[in-house]
Amino acid sequence: MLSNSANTPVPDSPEPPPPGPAGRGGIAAWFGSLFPMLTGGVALGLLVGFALIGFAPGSGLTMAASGQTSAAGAAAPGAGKKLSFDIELGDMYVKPPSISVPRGADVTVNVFNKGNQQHTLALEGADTPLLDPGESATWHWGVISRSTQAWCLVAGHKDAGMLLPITIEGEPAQAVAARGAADGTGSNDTTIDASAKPAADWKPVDPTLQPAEGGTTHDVTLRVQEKILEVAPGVKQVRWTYNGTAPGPVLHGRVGDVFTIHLVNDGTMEHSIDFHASKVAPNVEMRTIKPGESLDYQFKAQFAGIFTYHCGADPMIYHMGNGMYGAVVVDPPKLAKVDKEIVLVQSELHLGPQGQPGDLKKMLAGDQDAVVFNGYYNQYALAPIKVAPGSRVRVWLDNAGPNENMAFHVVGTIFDTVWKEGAYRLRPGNAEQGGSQTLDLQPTQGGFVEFTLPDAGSYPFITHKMMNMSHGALGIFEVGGTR
Ligand SMILES: [Cu+2]
Repeated sequence: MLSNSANTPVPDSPEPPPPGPAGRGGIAAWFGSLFPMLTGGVALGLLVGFALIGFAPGSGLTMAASGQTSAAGAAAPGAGKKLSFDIELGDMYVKPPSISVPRGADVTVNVFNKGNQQHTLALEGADTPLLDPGESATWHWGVISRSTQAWCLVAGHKDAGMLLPITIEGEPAQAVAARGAADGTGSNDTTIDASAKPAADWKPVDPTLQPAEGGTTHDVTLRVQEKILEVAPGVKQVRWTYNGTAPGPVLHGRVGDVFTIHLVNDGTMEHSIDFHASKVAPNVEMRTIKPGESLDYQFKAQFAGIFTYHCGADPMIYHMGNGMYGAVVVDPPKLAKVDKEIVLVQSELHLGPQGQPGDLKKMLAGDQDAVVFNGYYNQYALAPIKVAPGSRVRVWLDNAGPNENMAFHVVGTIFDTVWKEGAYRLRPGNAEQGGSQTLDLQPTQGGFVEFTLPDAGSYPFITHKMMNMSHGALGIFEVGGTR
């Protein structure tokens, strides 16, 4: 999220471009970063001309738009002109993809929201009302003195492609280049210090799978809350959450149970929920709701497993990447009791500036800063999970992604039981069967493993995708105290 740059005024007298290679900023870089999105419905063919309507008659300067170079060289080519642009907003695009305005022209925009959710088009991020689907508005932008941008203010939409570059014709090229380097992405140098320790009052997420409530019905209220959470020692991000945590609460039941979810949107933007544990009409139960709205989502757990739930509001990767995911555990029949039963949800962190939401461009590029269990960097290495010697342990695993796979491994043991995506791959008792070292899960796949940790000691658990283990996906089972 680049909201830190949203209200940055464009300088009238830009500094000359800095030396050295171009940074990440600039309109060209923006377009480069948007190519992944363009493949999803905003065809390159959008490079159609823009609507230029409503030339104001009666101005002697109107026809001087091209080829004018006054003797003084100072007259603005668009001075006295009134230009009106028809601009279409859709779900993650702005059409036309750019506009060009003669310097000095007076600009009005007629903006139509043809998308299925709220959008707006704010010049330089200025406060601008949101338009509901089907709504339109006419806004007078006046004379724009320099090349700039307008974008949709809804979180994530700018990064997802809802950005309109505005070129002022006749502006000195150097000024444009300087500004591009200065404004593009804003600096985002939030980093995780792998050796940092959390504050003394930090508490890890309890990974224990709570017993399924009695009865066969589960009524749960999930409130969407956008709040600042710590994701690594000293690193805080705005997380979009269900009930204030990311991942959201683990729901637990049995096959045949009915879950009734009351979703309340206490956030500042549209959100939704999609339970992979359900078979329902997505356009009904999974519909996006506005701030202040709520919906009821009921489903019967027809299949056992551990299923992801997540927000499906556009851009989905942004809502998931900012923390809107969790797990539903539906016990298979005759599931044996174990001594220790926990849930680990793996996800990535794509850090935005400190205290801001994550960085959508990093999410789209698969450029994560960390991979974590239950939302926090090296959480269970900082606070090891205690297990009694000889205990039988079941670890439920869900990979919320949004991008990375998971290769769950516990150093120092072998899984004798593996359930993956609806079926046992391995169960004890068959002499011909071997053991399993690692459970692989793609995004939103789930399963569980069982094993024993016979001897006292420290047993690391990791994703064996090594670069991810090195970036936060490490925990420890502490058996009988470390030695
Ligand atoms: Cu959401």
